[in-house]
Amino acid sequence: MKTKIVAAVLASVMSLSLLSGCSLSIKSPEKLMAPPKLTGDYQTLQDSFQKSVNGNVDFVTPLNGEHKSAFIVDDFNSDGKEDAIVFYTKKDGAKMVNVGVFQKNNDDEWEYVKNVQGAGNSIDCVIVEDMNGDNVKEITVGWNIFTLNRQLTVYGFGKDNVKDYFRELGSSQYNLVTLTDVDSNGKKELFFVYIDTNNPAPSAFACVADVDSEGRFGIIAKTPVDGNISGYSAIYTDSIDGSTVLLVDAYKNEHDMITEVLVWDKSADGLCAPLFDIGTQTTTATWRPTRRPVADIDADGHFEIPVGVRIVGSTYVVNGELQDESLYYTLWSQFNGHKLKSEKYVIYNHSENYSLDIPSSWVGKITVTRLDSQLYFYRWNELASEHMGSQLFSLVSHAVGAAGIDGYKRLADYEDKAYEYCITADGKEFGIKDKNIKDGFYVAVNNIGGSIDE
Ligand SMILES: [Ca+2]
Ligand SMILES: [Ca+2]
Ligand SMILES: [Ca+2]
Repeated sequence: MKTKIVAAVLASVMSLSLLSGCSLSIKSPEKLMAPPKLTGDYQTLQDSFQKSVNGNVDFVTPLNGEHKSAFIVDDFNSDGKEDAIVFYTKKDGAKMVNVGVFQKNNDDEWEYVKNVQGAGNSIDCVIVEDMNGDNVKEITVGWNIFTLNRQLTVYGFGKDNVKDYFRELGSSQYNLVTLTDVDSNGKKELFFVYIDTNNPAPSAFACVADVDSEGRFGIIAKTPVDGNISGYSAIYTDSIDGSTVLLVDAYKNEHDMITEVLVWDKSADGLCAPLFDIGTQTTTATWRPTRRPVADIDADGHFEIPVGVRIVGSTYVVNGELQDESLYYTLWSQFNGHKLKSEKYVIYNHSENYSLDIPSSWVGKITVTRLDSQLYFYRWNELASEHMGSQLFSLVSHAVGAAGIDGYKRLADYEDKAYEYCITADGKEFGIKDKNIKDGFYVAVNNIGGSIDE
């Protein structure tokens, strides 16, 4: 019986490679990695699989997510016998990923029971979860296909009949996916976003999908989000007052980013994007002119969103030439379930590798002039006939070892740079204290793209 199945699988692998050989020449497949040598039972599985295909396969490891192995061993259908799936491509055939399905037989040996053709030539991620609570796990595979979006396919794992093992329940396009209890009903759903490439106007959607009690996969909620983006970077899951909040970072053009905020609306029993502006079809509330991701900046267990706030009156001068761009504060803000709550203004100066916290009471009353990479702060009064007032303080850096500047105080040395600051008499009168600069100054800020001038 076992040999028969292996022969059948091999035959299907062969025919498959003959059939699909011409459709995959668009671009070379992503690097296929052999898994590390497995131990014990897993090694037996790998060996028996290698043997059954004469070693003629490359294993395919999911690139992201929790399951970064070409083999997943689990009792998917809770029948007391271990099951396994293995992702692979034929060495000398089509590069479409196949899924080999195994089950432990009564002699405790791995038996190769089925082969399923995948939908892509590499795997983004694999999610294993019993989504409908019937004690049988569903396996979601995110396939990398040759488009902007990816395809997720949800597979069921029949209880008894091996024919039902790893059978397709449904699929959808997606760009990023995660598994979480979006509607707080105690069961986890798939949450995903995608860019709608069929629509001529820029559009994108956030969706919630699950598997119902009949084993049918379907999208249960869907809401539009900003489609004027170039891609997504990450999904973050947070919880506010017991409700799930999903934050999705998206890239806009070359430098900019936004964060989509998605929550479950209990009264409407649907997904909603409270910061998405339906009128403009954009999410400008979280826009920033830099590729800075969402982060938990104060380690309180909740994520903050970095929002760009233009510094009124700011100027940027490079080599004596005034640049046609403004400088921005990063206003770290937290979504409180209804709206964004401001937490902290920060100026990042990545070219000099530091950041400075700005007390919110200064915002609107000061402005910044950046001369090359050094920062000079001035009083600012929007209502006065001459908006810009006297200098309040400055923050400069120079090579360690160089003589300090007269009247400047040393702030820190880091690697090859020495940082100094100076508060003017007007600055002191304004209320700026040494403590403001010393406590608000951070050197070696994580260098994730972006700087004050972007
Ligand atoms: Ca299930
Ligand atoms: Ca749920
Ligand atoms: Ca936080």
